[in-house]
Amino acid sequence: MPTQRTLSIIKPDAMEKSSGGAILARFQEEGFLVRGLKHIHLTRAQAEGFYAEHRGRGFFDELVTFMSRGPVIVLCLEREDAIAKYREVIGATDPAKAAPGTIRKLYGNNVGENAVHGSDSEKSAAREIAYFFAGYEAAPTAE
Ligand code: FUP
Repeated sequence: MPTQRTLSIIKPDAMEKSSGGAILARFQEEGFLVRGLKHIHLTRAQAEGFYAEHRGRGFFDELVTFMSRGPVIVLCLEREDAIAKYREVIGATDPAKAAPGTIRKLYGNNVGENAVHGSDSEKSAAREIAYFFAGYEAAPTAE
């Protein structure tokens, strides 16, 4: 499996519980290298742009209100098979259905407030990383 990058967000619910550091440590324990990191408070418009593909869904308004209610940590993470491995570590979208020990099971409140985001494909990862990081901010790994 090739080295891949994925875009991670530690969401406002996890940040409000001061769980950001523990979640970041878990990603590093799982072999992810941090290639970009930002602590930001998204505006509503920035959250809407990030979740543009969900515009029109019933939960869209609630989702962007939640994502802009407090600070988040945005990460560009790298490891072998990063996209699939990351989704394994975070668990199912709904924390109630997530496997024991996964981040959403441990830290999520409910399907809307589920602690973390992760890219679902290489195409999404490329768009999402570029949404938050300029090229020099998540630069290629130095050999
Ligand atoms: P995921 O890829 O697991 O983050 O899930 P989706 O892309 O399907 O959904 C993105 C976000 O929309 C979820 F993290 C939370 C929100 N959502 C809801 O609030 N209700 C739903 O029924 C589905 C998703």
